[in-house]
Amino acid sequence: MAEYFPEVPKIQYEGPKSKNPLAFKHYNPEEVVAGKPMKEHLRFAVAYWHTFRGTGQDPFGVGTMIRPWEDPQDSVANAKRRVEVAFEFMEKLGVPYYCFHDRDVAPEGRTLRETNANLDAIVPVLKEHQERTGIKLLWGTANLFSNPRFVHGAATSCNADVFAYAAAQVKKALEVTKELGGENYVFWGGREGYTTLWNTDVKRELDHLAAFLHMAVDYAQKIGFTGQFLIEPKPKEPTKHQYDFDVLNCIAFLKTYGLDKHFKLNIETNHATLAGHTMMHELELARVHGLLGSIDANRGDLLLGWDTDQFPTDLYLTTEVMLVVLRNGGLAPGGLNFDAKVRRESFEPIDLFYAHIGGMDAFARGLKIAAQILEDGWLDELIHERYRSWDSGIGARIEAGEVGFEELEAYMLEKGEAAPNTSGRQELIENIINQYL
Ligand code: XLS
Ligand code: NI
Ligand code: NI
Repeated sequence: MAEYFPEVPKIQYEGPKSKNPLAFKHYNPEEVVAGKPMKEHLRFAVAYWHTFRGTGQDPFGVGTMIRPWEDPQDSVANAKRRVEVAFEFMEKLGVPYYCFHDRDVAPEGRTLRETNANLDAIVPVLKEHQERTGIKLLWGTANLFSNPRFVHGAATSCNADVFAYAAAQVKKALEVTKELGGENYVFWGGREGYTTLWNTDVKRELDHLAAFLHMAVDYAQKIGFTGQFLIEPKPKEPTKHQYDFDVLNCIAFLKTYGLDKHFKLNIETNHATLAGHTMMHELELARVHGLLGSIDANRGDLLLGWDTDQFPTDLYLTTEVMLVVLRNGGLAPGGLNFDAKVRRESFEPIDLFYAHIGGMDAFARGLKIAAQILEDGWLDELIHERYRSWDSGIGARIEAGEVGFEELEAYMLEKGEAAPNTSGRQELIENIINQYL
């Protein structure tokens, strides 16, 4: 087998003092943190689309990425070679998982039949490399947005044939994900949304989306695919308004259509910020509803209002993320997928290593810091204290459902005034958090 990154050895953990750019400073997969090895907390995955299909193209110019193994013809032979590249990269990096869209791994043909045959030619190659390396599929998904047929959406298209095409595509993608032992299956809303309400029957579109997802659940049961289904919220881009806007919108949709038993959420940092939320907000809202399934790890740019999908290197962010993940009792069967791309200016193959090493180290540190914060106990204690009025007396009676407005009025008429409030201590908390960073 040819070697595509001959200058890169297997990336090793060398500790915080190392100056080697091709070494981990914090990610030490077997090191035990909060009761289990780091690799089990973090469950890192590489995103096939950004890392192996990203060209660096933007609305103002063509691709810039130097990828010597790529052939401009998107042939099956090229797709097979790319699998070798991908697995060499992931093996050297030491990530346990990867994720893909159907169209990332195999080229689209002239007909659906031909496209499916292309996929069938690649799946055994992926499987062989999975078996050779032990690298597994975190999730599969279908690209229901790139081809012009999806101009009006897929499951929410005004064109019933497009709904049918999308259904056929997801059917195949589910079969492929099952064949490769995928642990999850993701639905990101692609073009499921609208650009103007003037031409849109929102009710019909939402009903169709729900019907589509029910069909997916039914088919998964039929073929015995037991992976977790995930919806990935995003508020806008490519449409002006995506139906899966944010965590609470998705929860309302899932509950309205009786889908909440079958789905969890795959939460992406840059989507959270596009929705006007922090990542911690989205994760926490999903967690408290029992719906935190998986994470697309990246970050946006404070000054740019689109999905820049940058690699996450901000320790404050990774600490917040890992705090919620620890409180969730972990992410499995989900994981941390780097849905992130190197900048257009970082066009050499080696930049792919630097980017992932940085993201993995940032999350490893975030994990260690979050675990320490929880172990030290002061944060939970502070929160516990803050809500102490609910642990006994009138608070406990309200929570137990023992009182209504009349009893509460009587209680307050008797007391005359509410007990004094206590400080929220935000600044103190932030000061203490900074001591860990
Ligand atoms: C796009 C999404 C996409 C999904 C997979 O913004 O993040 O990459 O993760 O379809
Ligand atoms: Ni994503
Ligand atoms: Ni995204």
